[in-house]
Amino acid sequence: MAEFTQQQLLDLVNSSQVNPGNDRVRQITQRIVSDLFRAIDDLDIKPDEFWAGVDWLARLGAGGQLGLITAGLGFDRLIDIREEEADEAAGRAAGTPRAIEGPLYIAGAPLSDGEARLDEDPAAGTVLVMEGQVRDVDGNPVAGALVDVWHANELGRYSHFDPDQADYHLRRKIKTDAQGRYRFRSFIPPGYAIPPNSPTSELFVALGRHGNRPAHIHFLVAAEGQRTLTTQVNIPGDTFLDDDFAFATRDGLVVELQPNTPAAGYESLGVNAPFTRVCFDFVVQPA
Ligand code: MBD
Ligand code: FE
Repeated sequence: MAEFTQQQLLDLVNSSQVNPGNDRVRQITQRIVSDLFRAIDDLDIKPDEFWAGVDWLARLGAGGQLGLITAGLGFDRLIDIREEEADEAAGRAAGTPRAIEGPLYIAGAPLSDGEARLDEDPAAGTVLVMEGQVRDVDGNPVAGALVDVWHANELGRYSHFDPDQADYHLRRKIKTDAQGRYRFRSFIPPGYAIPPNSPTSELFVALGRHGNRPAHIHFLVAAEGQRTLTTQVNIPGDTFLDDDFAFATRDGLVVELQPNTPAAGYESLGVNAPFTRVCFDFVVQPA
């Protein structure tokens, strides 16, 4: 049997191959493995530290928290920044700023035409109606666009990740009308905090970081011939607006609250008293 130096071992790991495999996967894996070998060497990572890390990753995966840690370590935002840099380099017109999807989206929410109520009767908080238009980059309304919206409940938890909520609670798909308009009724959600006593919070405690997100509402806006827009809006005034653990908040996405809007015209959403209104238009880019 051969004895290997560190470098020989790494070269072997990276070059070992009996089938063509996938070149891109090989390239990325080689780079990550090489970087990790180097980190272990440079930082003199001890066996117990290495295996503690492996155990943590296994628990992270088993707990379904990989998407949470990628957001908390900035990877989700990095990917958005890179997309926007690519748009700019290609001279593509910008639409509404993108914001990360996060790990809590569920496909298949109930679909309705033009408007929807997301929450249950009675309302859980300050009654909110959010409304606006979907437009393309030339300013034309986009009829038949699908506005997929989701947000946390009054305890900051999301349906499908919380046994106390019905499936698709606070999740709807709304098809825009002939003028590209959508509207929905819900309540102003609170912020989100990573689950305590979880692998993610374990790392955050060790890093001395908090795991809070400011209050926000998520959107995927999809239309034929348009690039799907993934974004979020933020509620103004939140303590964590400029200190989001997922680095996802952006200037152009903090909405204006219009309290005490008269209820007239909103009866179809069951609104019968003054409420808080938010107007927000989405601009989608060509595909
Ligand atoms: C969330 O609600 C969220 O939006 C993100 C990005 C990460 C964790 C929880
Ligand atoms: Fe969220």
